[in-house]
Amino acid sequence: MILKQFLNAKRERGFDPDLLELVQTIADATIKISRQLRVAVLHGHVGATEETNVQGEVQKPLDVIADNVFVAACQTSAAVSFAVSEEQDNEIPVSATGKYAVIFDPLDGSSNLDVNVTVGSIVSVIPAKAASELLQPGRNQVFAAYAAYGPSTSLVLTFGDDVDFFSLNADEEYELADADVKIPSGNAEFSINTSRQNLWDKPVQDYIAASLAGEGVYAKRYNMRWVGSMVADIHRIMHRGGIFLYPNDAEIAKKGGRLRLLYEANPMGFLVEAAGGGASTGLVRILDIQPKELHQRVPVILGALDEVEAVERRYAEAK
Ligand code: AHM
Ligand code: MG
Repeated sequence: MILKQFLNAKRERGFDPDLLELVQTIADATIKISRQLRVAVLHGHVGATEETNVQGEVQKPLDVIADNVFVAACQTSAAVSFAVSEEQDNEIPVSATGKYAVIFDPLDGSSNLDVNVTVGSIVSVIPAKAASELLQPGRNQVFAAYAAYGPSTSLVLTFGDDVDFFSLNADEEYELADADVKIPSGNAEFSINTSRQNLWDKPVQDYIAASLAGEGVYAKRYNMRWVGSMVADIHRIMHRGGIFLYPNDAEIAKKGGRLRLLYEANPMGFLVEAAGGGASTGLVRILDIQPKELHQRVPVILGALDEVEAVERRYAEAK
């Protein structure tokens, strides 16, 4: 089944046709980006630009290209009120009659671009007609998705009900590869940047130490995987289980965290919860956070529910 047929079936089940059309537009944007990525080295689009974004990060040419693709895609849809990008200072007004805001990290993990390692795009859709409605808790999302540009291109999406995996076929159409995906439990594997170990909150240090000592949720020594592209790390967890952490630490605490609430934590949290997993800061459910600003950062702990709850228990005990 290709994406178009999948969306038609949703239409018959009463989903908003405007939202379904928007999802097709978003999917088409990710196909355009995957084409750009394929030829990036040959077109000299690797390395850095001379620009920094609102986060103070040096932009890569492909950050800018992917951002342009998403903004242009949003501008073709009358259903879109605002395009909100990790790469832009402020929201971009699209249509005065639009009812959905599209919030995105156009190219996640872009530090991996120069070495041909998987990167991704992350998208969140919320109902919002006015700029004053952009700061909503993640539980209000009506759609979230990521595209993983790896050996193949995957699109993983949810309308909040189930999570479905699509894979780009030889005709460059997204074809359903796996329906109603659930995160498996029992995979003793964590994903965290261990170079920051001395800085992590004590509950996270204790949780990882226990996992390594065979005293974690499962009584075996845990394995570690860290791609450094959140999309790739979450995509592995969706298939295989385990846990991803970008926790609070002594250095990033003043910024609130490393990852962004609106562009990364909320859409990924929405997908992970829909797949039966957990999404927490350690202290609170990510999807319940009331955002205060567009570029707000938060600690992120995502994955198999039993593992996320084990981290939350350590935070609760440390109080
Ligand atoms: P980006 O949106 O600027 O690419 O940053 C997000 C990335 C995540 O994909 C990844 O989990 C994290 O930042 C990696 O951070 P670190 O540099 O600590 O490895
Ligand atoms: Mg990112």
